[in-house]
Amino acid sequence: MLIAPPTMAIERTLSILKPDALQSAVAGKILSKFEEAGLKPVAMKMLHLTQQEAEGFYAVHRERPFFKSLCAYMTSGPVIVQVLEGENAVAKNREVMGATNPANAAEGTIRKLFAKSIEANSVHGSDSTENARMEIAYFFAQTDLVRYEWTGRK
Ligand code: IDP
Ligand code: MG
Repeated sequence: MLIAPPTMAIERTLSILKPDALQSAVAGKILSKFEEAGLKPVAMKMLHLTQQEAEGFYAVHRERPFFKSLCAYMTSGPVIVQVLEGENAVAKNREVMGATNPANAAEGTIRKLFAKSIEANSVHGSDSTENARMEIAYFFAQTDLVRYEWTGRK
């Protein structure tokens, strides 16, 4: 009897191109990295976060010593927030992003290529499907998510 292979989970994750990425004009290169990884964009917009929006988004980090500085940085210029969809999108996005500290990020990852520092590290990506759901809902309504067929780079 043939046993079907486990079906890979189609997930959605929240991605943010942080102010340093837009400031240094590498947004296009970063978006290419997601496309090359097979992560399909299903919602995207540019925002300039308010202090309240940044603090709310990073509420889990409010007790961390870098919280104030992180929120100041995240409101220092525009960002692009997007929803990426694909097989194991949460983990795949984290892999393409690289380690939080660019000094520890693997070759070829977004943070290795473009990040300025552990704080100005070019991208955000949800760290679990549960947080992805909450983070997507923080920025997008269900009706903002676009359904379409996507060939990708096949
Ligand atoms: P992640 O973005 O890789 O998930 P987190 O630990 O969730 O990393 O931290 C959220 C963000 O806070 C990081 O992406 C970075 O911008 C900032 N951050 C994390 N650790 C430090 C630090 O030690 N100093 C300054 N900023 C930090
Ligand atoms: Mg995180």
